[in-house]
Amino acid sequence: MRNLLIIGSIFLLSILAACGAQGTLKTGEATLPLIPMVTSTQQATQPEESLTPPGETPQAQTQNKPTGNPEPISIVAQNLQTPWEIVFLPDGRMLITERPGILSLIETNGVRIPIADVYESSESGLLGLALHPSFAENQYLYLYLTYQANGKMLNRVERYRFDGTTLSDPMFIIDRIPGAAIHDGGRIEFGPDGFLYITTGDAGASASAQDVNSLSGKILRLHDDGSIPKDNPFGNAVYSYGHRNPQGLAWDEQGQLWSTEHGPSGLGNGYDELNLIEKGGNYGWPEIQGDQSREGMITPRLQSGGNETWAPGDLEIVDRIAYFTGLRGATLYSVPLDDIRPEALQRHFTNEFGRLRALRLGPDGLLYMGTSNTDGRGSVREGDDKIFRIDPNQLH
Ligand SMILES: [Ca+2]
Repeated sequence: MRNLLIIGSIFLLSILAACGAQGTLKTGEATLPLIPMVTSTQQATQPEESLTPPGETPQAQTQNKPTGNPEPISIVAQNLQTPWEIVFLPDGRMLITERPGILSLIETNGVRIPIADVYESSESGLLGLALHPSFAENQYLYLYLTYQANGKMLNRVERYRFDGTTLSDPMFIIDRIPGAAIHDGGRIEFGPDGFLYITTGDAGASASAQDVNSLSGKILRLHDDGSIPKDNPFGNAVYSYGHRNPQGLAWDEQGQLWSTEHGPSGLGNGYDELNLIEKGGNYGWPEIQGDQSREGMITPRLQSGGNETWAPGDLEIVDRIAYFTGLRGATLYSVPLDDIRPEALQRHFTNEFGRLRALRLGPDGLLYMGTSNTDGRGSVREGDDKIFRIDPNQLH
């Protein structure tokens, strides 16, 4: 924890009481005290004296000066419930999903919007969140969530308009993605090509990952309105297959798509994967794992081996370095794309903050990373779950 400095100028947000001050909280909605995100401009205008966190260090108070040489890591939000995805609005504000079914703006008096129909169980719930590349003009916001129908768990991607406080004009983009308590995938991202990419897990039915007519165990690709791109490889939403439970998507500067994927850690250990994704590619699950190869299947560019478990969450690429979080691994990993080999994998913050999941490059060039200790599998620490801000340049 020696690197951890709590930002001095933040102060506890008054609890968003069930009175529904924002007009968005429904009766019975859980209330959470948040620490709002602080930007350098906010630091100049917000009061410093009230409700500063106990135990604040003298160093923390020096953080009131304009940023430019930020600390290696600091807390920007806390008391969250399994934050699953982080995005930034065009005005710089942070918006997150919390897995029980809340869309939350991280700011003073931040709006918290309950999402209908979300079914949270083990790994399922409100998962992915993405903004349309033209969000500033069309206000389109996309969510990936698990729901129940006739006793079955399913996943779907929904699109809304989001005006900063309320959601409207709901539309299903893709529905009836197989779901289960485990292996629901759930990452959604727009690529540099303007298509919407969606990761789906095998929902516990591993053989379905090899069936290109099933939506499970896949990376899907759609137009922004849910229609199927003409050049998709199998005439449906499937873009790549043979995946077990991919949960990270990121593109490098050349426009190549990378994905992190959970290996069969429950069957033993490890074999978690970092894959370079090709259109129509078969990534092998459940036929091959680890470094195994087979004709017509693609072996990971990096895998954890059988003696280590990453349980990788989210993925970001900054300056040709891939960063990904680890849940069971409780580590932020980094590896240079130009030198991908086990010896070049770096491990940061191992076991310092517990399970790590959400990861997003902010408009300020810093990484924002969420813990996942309240997800039922973690050891909950004071203030969990939290979002940290990290300067990637100070990690190496
Ligand atoms: Ca694989």
